[in-house]
Amino acid sequence: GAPYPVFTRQEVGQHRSLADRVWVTYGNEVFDITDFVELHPGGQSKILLAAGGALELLWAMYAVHSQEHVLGILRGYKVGELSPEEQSQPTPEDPYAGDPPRHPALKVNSLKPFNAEPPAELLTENYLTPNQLFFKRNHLPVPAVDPASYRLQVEGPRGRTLALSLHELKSRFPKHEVTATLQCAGNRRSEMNRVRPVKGLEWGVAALSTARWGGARLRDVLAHAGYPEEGQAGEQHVGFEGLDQDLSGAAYGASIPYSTAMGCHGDVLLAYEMNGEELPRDHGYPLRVGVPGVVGARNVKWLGRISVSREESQSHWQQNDYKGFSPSVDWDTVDFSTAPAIQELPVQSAITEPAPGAAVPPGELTVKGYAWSGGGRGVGRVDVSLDGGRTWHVAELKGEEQAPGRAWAWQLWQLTGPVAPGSTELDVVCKAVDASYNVQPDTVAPIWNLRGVLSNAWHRVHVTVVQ
Ligand code: HEM
Ligand code: MTE
Ligand code: MO
Repeated sequence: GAPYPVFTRQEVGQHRSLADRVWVTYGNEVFDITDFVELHPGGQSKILLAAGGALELLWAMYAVHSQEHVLGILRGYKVGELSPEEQSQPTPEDPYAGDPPRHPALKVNSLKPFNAEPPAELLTENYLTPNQLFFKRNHLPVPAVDPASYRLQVEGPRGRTLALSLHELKSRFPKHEVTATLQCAGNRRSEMNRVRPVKGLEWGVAALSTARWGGARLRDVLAHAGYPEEGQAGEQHVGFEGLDQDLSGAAYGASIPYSTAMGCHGDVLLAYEMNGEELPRDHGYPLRVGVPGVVGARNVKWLGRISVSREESQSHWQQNDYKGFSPSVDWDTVDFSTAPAIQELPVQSAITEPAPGAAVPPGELTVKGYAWSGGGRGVGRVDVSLDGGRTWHVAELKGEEQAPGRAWAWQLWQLTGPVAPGSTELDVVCKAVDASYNVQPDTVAPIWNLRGVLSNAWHRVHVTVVQ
């Protein structure tokens, strides 16, 4: 074809708004992406950060772009090439170069940002998940925080902001410990994705883990800042900001209801310990929020700032993500503004052994797994079927005894049942009942949602019987 027109970087730089059209460079090529700005799955504000400049530096932060289908979209907007003397490519510094080392047994879902879960059969070997195996869900690079200069900013009720050092947090407030399970909203998303494609990381059954968390009670710190036990009209939500920031300078953020934060048991923590160790970098060093019974996304890591407001957090993750929808809602009709943000999670259980597709001997089969419910409801019972749900057995539960309404941690369960003589295949199924007698739905399709969150249908594992 005809050669493309040739531009200088300066000429590209003149196209940095929708009015002047939006141009970007990638390698030696120039693209006019004006028409794509509105269609960008990552939002308009993000893509406009690249306007008039090179994509490499920004894409180094969001590895989701190093896929053929993304480059294919870009190619469709090519309008020119860079003049030869300008073709030196910017070499992006890897924003993830400072991330900590990780355990090799983790199954990595995304390397940059780092998202990984332990193998299912390792998950239920321990009641408290070892820190190294605890699932990790990061949206951005892990910030490097200097503990000596670290200050937690707490906006007070009359405009005064407290700055608390780690030493103050540890010495001024009594240390409180809570055993709690943390679950990502996307746990078991891969099962939803098999029903119909959803957008998000392909988590298996292990995007949840359990730890004994230690730290100051959030309510003690809020009281110290001058907040009342009962919120007034202006005190309806407590917002958290992480020290991890994206390229536009926006921090990871979330909020929880004021009543949850002040909750009568004081189990919401500003945690600096995890299983008796200093909080690891991947889990929010030096301080994270621990909101037991509430979706992982509100448990803000690398906590930098706490504020109290009439409104929920305005962050992307509170407003435009981590919400559930009807199966009928698609990306053309979705309206994030009207759906409630996920807080307490529904009842959940899954099989961790045997593995899907395993060959099992005849006679008896031992099945293992976990069960948990949000809101401190705890698990009342786990039913296991070896014949696809026609007949059921009650599993034996094992876990820390926790007070009613404060059952924040999972139960591990086990069942040994008879394999029907002559059977060559088994459909192993589990379902849990929580303390409020809420049950898991039997199939995925009626709870399918475009973001693939809240995937808690009966878990089914198909195995073959080898005579
Ligand atoms: C997601 C295209 C520029 C941030 C995506 C996806 C596509 C895309 C196709 C969805 C990928 C998938 O889920 O498989 C493009 C193109 C760009 C561009 C063609 C330039 C012409 C940028 C820039 C930024 C950015 C400059 C940030 C500074 C993001 C983010 C997501 C995303 C954060 C993920 C959204 C999510 O988590 O669902 N982009 N992008 N993009 N993009 Fe871009
Ligand atoms: N906090 C910050 N600052 N940044 C994050 O990316 N991810 C959230 C939450 N807190 C996140 C965060 C999500 S979605 C989950 S599921 C949990 O942290 C995961 O916690 P973990 O990595 O300790 O398992
Ligand atoms: Mo999450």
